[in-house]
Amino acid sequence: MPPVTLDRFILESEHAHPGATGELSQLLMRFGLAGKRIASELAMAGLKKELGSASTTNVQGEEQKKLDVLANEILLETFDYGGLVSLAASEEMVEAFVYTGNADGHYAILFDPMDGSSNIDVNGSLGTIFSIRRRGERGEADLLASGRRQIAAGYILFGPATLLVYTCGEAVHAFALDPSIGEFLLTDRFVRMPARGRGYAANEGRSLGWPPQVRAFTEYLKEFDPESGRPYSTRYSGSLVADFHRILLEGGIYYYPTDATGGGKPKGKLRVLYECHPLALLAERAGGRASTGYQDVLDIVPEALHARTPIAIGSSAEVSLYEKFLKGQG
Ligand code: FDP
Repeated sequence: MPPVTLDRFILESEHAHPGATGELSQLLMRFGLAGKRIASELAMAGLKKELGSASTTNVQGEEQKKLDVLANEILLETFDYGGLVSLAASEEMVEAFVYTGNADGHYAILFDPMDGSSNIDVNGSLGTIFSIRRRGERGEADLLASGRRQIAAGYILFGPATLLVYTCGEAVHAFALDPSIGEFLLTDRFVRMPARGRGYAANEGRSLGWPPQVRAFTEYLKEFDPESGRPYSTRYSGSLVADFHRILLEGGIYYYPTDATGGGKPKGKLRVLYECHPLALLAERAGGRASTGYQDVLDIVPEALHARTPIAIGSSAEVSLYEKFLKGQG
C-alpha cells in the first residue's frame, strides 16, 4: 500500500463530496506548504541566528520573536496568489490583512503563526494554529462570529516530527512530515480523543490568581484515589499545540483560566479566534469538548479580533468536571 500524502487524502476526500469546488482542498494543501517552510526555518533558526527577540511587540503588547514575525510572513505569502483568500487575521497583526489582488476571494484565514513562543529559544515544541472561514461582505467585522462558522481548522506541531492535524467538518485526520520526500503522510484517519484521561496541563505557577473553584478542581485531580484514576499527572510544555496534541491522543485536560495575579489576565490568556475556536472545533470533532467553564468555546462570539477567553479543553469527562467545579457543584 503506497503512503497516502496530504494532497492525495484531501483530493480523495473532496471527490467523496459531489459539488465540492476544490477551493477548500487548495487552502488546506497550502497550509501544508506553509508548515513545511516554517519547519525548515525552525530547523535552521539557531544556525542562522534567527532566534531571539525581533525587538517589537504585538498588538497584545507581548514581545515578538524573530520567528513569530517570520512565520507570519510565510503564512501571508502562501495565500497571496490564486484568488481564493481575500482576508487574513493573525495574532501578530493589529488589523486583518486585505489581499488587494484577491478582492473577490471567498475565504478568510486566521492563524496563530508561532504558538508557544517561549519555547523558541530552547528548541522546545512549537505550533501553528489555523482556521478557515467564509469571508462575508463586512470584511473584518464578519470574523467576529461564533466558532461554529469555521469551515475548517487545524494545527501544525513542530516537535521531534512535524505533524499536521486538521478537520474539515466531520472528522479529524493526522499527518506526519517525511522530510526525506518533503511530504506529509497520513498517520491517523478519524482520530478520536479518549473520553477520559490521566493528565492535566496548566501553568500552576499562576494558581494564586485563579478562581478558587479552579484551584479546588486542581487539588481534586491531585488527590490519591486510584479507583477514580487519581492522582492525575501534570504535563505542561508551554506550547498549547503540543499539550493539546497529547490530550487529543491520550485524553486529559488543558486549562488556562482567568488569572488575577499581578497585572492580571481577567479574560484568560488565549485568543478566541486564533487559538480557542480552531482547537475547540478539533476537540469536538474528535469527541472531546472545550468550555469556558460556563459556555462552549465554539459558541463564543468575540467582541474584538484579539479577544481572549478562559478555556478548558480536552476529554469530555474532565471538561465536564471542570464545569461542575466552576459552578460550585464539584
Ligand atoms: P506563548 O504565549 O508562549 O505563545 O497562546 C500562547 C501560549 O504560549 C500557549 O501556547 C501556552 O500554552 C501559553 O501561552 C503559555 O502561557 P504561560 O507562560 O502563561 O503559561
